[in-house]
Amino acid sequence: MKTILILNGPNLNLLGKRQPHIYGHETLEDVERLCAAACDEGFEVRLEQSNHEGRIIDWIHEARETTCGIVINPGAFTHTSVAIMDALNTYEPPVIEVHISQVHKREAFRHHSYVSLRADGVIAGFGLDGYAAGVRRICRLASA
Ligand code: CA2
Repeated sequence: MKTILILNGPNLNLLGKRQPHIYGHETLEDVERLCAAACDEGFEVRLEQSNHEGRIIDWIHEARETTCGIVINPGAFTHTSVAIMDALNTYEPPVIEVHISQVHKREAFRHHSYVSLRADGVIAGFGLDGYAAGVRRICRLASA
């Protein structure tokens, strides 16, 4: 089995529990289910979430040996974290950046992403469908 890592940053543990007008009613468990359903045969997903930047960086390092791609919603670290970008730059397989909301329609500080300087694809404003699209893209790239 090839493993795709689905990484989620700060506050995304509250998905479906707060601010449904922005982030919807579905939870991270729903994200995991949608991603698993989007996998081609021979692929599996592993979903992680942390509110701590260093934990996310450790998962990226570990993923170098064990995964064929990363779908990452870095949360607010998107806009601040050179360290997560640096970690992703040490990771060779495809990286897809996902945002549930359409960040470019929101505050100006959400328009810049350090992670986009590394990501092979960026999806914003597709709700949870963006995660599934990211998984499908990685299956395609990892099979090519
Ligand atoms: O749209 C996205 O997915 C974001 O990455 C979400 C981040 C935000 O800082 C980015 O600019 C865009 C915030 C995640 C907060 O997640 C929550 C989910 C439910 C309830 C409260 C927060």
